Amino acid sequence: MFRLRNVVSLAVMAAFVCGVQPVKAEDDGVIKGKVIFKGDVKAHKRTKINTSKDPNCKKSKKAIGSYEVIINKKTDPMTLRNVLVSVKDGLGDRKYPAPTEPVELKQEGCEYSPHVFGIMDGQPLKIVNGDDTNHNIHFLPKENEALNFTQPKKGMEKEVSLVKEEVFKVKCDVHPWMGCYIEVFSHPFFATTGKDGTFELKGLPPGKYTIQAWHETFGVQTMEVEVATGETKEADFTYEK
Ligand SMILES: [Cu+2]
Repeated sequence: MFRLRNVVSLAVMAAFVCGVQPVKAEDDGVIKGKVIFKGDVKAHKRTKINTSKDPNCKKSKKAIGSYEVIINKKTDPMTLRNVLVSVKDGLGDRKYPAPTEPVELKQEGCEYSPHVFGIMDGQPLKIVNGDDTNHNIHFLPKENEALNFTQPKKGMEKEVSLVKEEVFKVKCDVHPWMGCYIEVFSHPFFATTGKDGTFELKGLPPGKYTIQAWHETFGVQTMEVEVATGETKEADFTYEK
C-alpha cells in the first residue's frame, strides 16, 4: 500500500517536473496537407488589372493582378493559393463558441485583403478602408444580410456579424475588379492556402470527417479522413486543370 502510493506520487511528480499536462483526448487530432495544382500554368496566367478608372487607385504602389487563379509556381509540387479547406461533416452536434477577436477585411491599394477567408458565425468582421478613396462594400449572400454601404474616407471602420453558414462574394461597386469571398462556419476548423499552398486543421476530436476544398474558379472537392486521438493525418487535394 505504502509502496504503491509512493510509485503513484513519484509518477505524478515526474509528470509535473517534465511539464506534462493532462491531454484532452477529445481535441488533439490534426488534418493537414497541401492543395496541388496540375496542368497548364500558362493557361492560368494572372493578368494585370487596369485601375486607371480611379486615379487614387492608380497611384497605389503596386500593380494589381487578377485573382481567379493564383498558382504557387515555386513550390514542389506546384500548389494553389486561396483554397478554403474546411470540415464539412463529422462534428456531430458539438458547439463551438465564436472568438470575440474580429477578422479584419482590409481595402488597401484598391484590393481586398484577404481575398478568401473563413469566419465563425457570430464572430465580428471588421471592414477597414485603408485607401484615400471611396469604397463601397456590397455583400452578395443568399442567407446572411445583404449589406451594402460605403466607406468614403481612409481610416473608416465598420464591424458586422454573419450568422448563417454559407460562402458568398463581396464586391465594390466603385471598383469593378474588387472582389473577395467569405465563408461562414459554425466551427473553427477551416484554413485558406497561402503562398506555400498548405493547410492545417488542428484540435479535432477523434472521428471520421468529410473535408472540403473550395476554390472560386476550380470549384469544390471533398475527401473522407479519419483521425484518431493525437493523430496527424496528411490529406492532399489535387486540382488538374
Ligand atoms: Cu472600391
